[in-house]
Amino acid sequence: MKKFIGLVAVFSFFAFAQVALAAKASALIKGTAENSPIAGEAVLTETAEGVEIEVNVVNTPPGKHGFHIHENGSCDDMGKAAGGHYNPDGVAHGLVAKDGFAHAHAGDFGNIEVAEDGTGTLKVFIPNLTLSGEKYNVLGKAVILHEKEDDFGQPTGNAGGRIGCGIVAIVNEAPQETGVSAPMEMPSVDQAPSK
Ligand SMILES: [Cu+2]
Ligand SMILES: [Zn+2]
Repeated sequence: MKKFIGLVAVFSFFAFAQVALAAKASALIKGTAENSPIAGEAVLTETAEGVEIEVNVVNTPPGKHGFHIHENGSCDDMGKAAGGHYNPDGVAHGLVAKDGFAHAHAGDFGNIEVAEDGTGTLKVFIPNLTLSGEKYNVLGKAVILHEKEDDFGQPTGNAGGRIGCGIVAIVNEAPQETGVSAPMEMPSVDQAPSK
């Protein structure tokens, strides 16, 4: 009996631990101009090694557009309220996936390439970025889709205006509910006479 409850507890713990390691966040991207058709989503998945980011946009002008995480969690004032690039180390602008935190802002994701049909996808993995840590934590910050291409010039890549913006927020997924509700099944296990 005790052994069985112990087993349930162990399973609950593993279910919870798994969810804790695979935190998922999303930023819904909206055009900053009034009546802008620009839309999209950045999905951020935290693993033990870093954060995987997948960005999808629609109704966006074809070509390359700079895409960054900026320091403030606000899209007000045509995205200007998002402030500068998220730059926890006070370093120069670059491409973080290639240059690392020592030679690029932690939010320097480069460019998203948009096709003639207005859709574009960007996938990047940034080692040691987090959704829960003290440093390099991008939760609650803004993602910015720029008007122009990031040419990696200083100080911020000459990417022009901010045509799309969204704020990174945790997504509550079904696995999280399973992890939380598992311990509540224990009373019915207690009452089973055959065990
Ligand atoms: Cu930017
Ligand atoms: Zn930058």
